[in-house]
Amino acid sequence: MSDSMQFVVQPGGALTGRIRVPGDKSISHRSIMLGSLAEGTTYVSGFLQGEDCLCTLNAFRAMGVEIQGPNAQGELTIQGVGLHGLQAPAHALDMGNSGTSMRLMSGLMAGQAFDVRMIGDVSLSKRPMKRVTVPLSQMGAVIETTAAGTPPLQVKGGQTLKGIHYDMPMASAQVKSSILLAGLYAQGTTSVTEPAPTRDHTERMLRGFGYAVQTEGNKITLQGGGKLTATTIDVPSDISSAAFFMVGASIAPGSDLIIEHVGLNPTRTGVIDILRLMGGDLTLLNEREVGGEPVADIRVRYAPLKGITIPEELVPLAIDEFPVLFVAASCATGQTVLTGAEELRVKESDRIQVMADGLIACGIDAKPTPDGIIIQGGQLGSATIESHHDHRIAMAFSMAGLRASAPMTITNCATVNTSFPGFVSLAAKAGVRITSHE
Ligand code: SPQ
Repeated sequence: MSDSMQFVVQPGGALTGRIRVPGDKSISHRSIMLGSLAEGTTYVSGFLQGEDCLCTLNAFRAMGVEIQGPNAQGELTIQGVGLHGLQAPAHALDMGNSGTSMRLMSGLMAGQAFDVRMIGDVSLSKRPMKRVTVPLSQMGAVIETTAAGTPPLQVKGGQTLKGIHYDMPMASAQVKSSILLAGLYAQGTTSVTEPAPTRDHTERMLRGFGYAVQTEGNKITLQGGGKLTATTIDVPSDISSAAFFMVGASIAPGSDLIIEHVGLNPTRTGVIDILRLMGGDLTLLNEREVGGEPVADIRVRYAPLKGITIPEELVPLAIDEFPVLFVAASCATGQTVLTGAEELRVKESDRIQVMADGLIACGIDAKPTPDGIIIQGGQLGSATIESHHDHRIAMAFSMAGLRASAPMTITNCATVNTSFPGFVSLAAKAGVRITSHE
């Protein structure tokens, strides 16, 4: 994919006032999937109208599910068809840039009576799918990938699935979710053990739809053959989107920003812990629970940051926030060391290499390692940064622009719309001197 969207950020500026970032991407995907497969009508509010979640939505519409909305408030009504009510789509399902759609849908499609082909964009077409197709084939699924183990995926319908126990080799919520969702269609018990806790939205939401899921330590278990009962879902704001502003406000002198209604699921809050370890000034206000997920407003004030060794147990809890945390590390005093984060190499881009290249271009001493990076804080210069079709790279360098010595240009930024429509206008409203250009 080539796109001509560029962001230009003028240095300086402080982040102030109150903002609300869009809905949580992970929860939005799952609301469409489970709402479609439930019995009855599911009502969703706060749905993220980003391209990734719209790919999931369009896939279920293509399989015969009636979905009204989303309207401007992110309200959706899903007429669930039950676990066995989907119809064969007339064409391949296009998952765009979205790994979550393709990996979770692999598990669901494995249990259908019909064949499905799933395709993706240039970035998704490079991402590894064997991590889901191998365990799914142990359950009896038949899924073809390219010889390299990448999309397109061809899922053969009409298979009888049986429950398995799977010891996951990597900490991945997408792998866990794919197996559990296939487990809904499998005979007997399906269980997974994860090497470290990962986001648990699938388990929480299955329970919200009345499906029994047991979690004992790092082992999650469910029985096949149950049913999902429609419910109401209020999607909180996405902590992964809020993270750009948490870092922006932490590094821009004079900042004092409140980010409202942010989802604080404990499997997602590593970014707050890491910023606090670096000396960040973050306060949680008005803590509450909304639809089974903890939520709060987050006040972030500028604070001088210091480099740290990031505790490995926080890595899966902050996995999508590392691009912008690397920007925080570049503005910190001293050295920041990240290890145990090799998963960053198989995201929408190789986020270790792409961030290192960009930071080095800005004059920062950044050394990529096989499973992390070592960053020496310093003065960010300016550069033209290629985002590699990765929304989080584009938004991370937008925040770097706050502290750069001259204007920063970021190219190929259209993928920001996959997770954060309206990013530029919200960032400008908060105080980032950012403009977008076609
Ligand atoms: O959907 P996609 O493209 O994989 O999105 C990313 C992101 O940065 O937006 C990863 F690149 O988030 C993943 C996340 O990294 C979303 C996700 C989920 O909703 O289950 C889980 C994480 O991926 P993984 O591979 O660790 O399971």
